[in-house]
Amino acid sequence: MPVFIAKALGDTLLPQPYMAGIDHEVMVVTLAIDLDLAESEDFRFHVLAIGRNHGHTLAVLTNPRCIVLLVLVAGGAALAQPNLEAPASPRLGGIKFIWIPTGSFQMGSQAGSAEIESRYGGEARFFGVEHPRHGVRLTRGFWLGSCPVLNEQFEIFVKATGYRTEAEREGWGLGYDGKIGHSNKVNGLAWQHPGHRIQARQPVVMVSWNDAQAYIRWLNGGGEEGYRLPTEAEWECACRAGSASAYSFGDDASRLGEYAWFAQNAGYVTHPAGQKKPNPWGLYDMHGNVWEWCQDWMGDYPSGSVVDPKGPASGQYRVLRGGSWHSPAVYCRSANRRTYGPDSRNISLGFRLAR
Ligand SMILES: [Ca+2]
Repeated sequence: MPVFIAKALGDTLLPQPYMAGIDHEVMVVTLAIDLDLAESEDFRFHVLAIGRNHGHTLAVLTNPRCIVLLVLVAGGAALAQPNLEAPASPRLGGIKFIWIPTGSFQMGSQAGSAEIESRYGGEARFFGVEHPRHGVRLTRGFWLGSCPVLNEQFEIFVKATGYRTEAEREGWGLGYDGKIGHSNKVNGLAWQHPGHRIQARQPVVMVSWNDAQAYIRWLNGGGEEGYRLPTEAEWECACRAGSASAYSFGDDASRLGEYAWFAQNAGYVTHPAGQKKPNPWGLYDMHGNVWEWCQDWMGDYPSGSVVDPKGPASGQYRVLRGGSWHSPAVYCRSANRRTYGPDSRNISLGFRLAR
């Protein structure tokens, strides 16, 4: 069996993360050039082992025709490490984190607004904020929760601190009405009773951006630091998991039900997290189930490439991502953006931790 040594030229050459024990399609062009495999039709490789050395990522790939030692010289943007070193504060209540490595991606929608409308529904005028698509480089890897924060995890915070959410302090939240969506103000709604019977492993809802920050301040007071909401760019990078398509699994919305609870399959309620398929980086419920608060204020996208974007310095609305149980497929796309004021809370808004 021949052995080849391939040198990938950059982190954008690899379509998805390499993880040991998993089969991967290796980008044909790269290997065809480097390995002279142009005649071969078999580019499916099994990853035997993977590791890092002096900032390079090394992978040993095999397929029936050859063994390849692949060297990623750009720092390994396409490498997703399994959650072996996840932080373990008891305050987290078992939240698992996935390591999202440094790297570059194209942020925003590849499809134009009219194309989104014709293919996925909704109204084109709402999709302008997904453009222009622009290059983003994230220079620091980060941990991201494998699931949104669950009721049983948020409850640890509430029990420890006596914290009362904004919905509780003001006595109301936005509830769901089948005819008018969730714009009706309902007295007495709060995370413990958002209008449906809650389960421990459903994502917490009816929490505002401000409530999420209070929870994060408490987590950071527990002897560990650095918990936070993801930036919008971090969220989209993690959601895409190397993909450029409308969803992390491709452009075909008919497959969304395999990965997400959304308007067509959720029965108008949140579902316990982690039941659907994860994205290629091991993140669950990015598409659908609950909208997820990001750290950023809402702002227009830049026209050129940016590094570690954090959104505008000030604003009126915070960004939410990913769509929810209440959302048609068009709003569950990786590039879709939604906004609410930081004190807003309703039956489909939740969040996910970063660190
Ligand atoms: Ca989600």
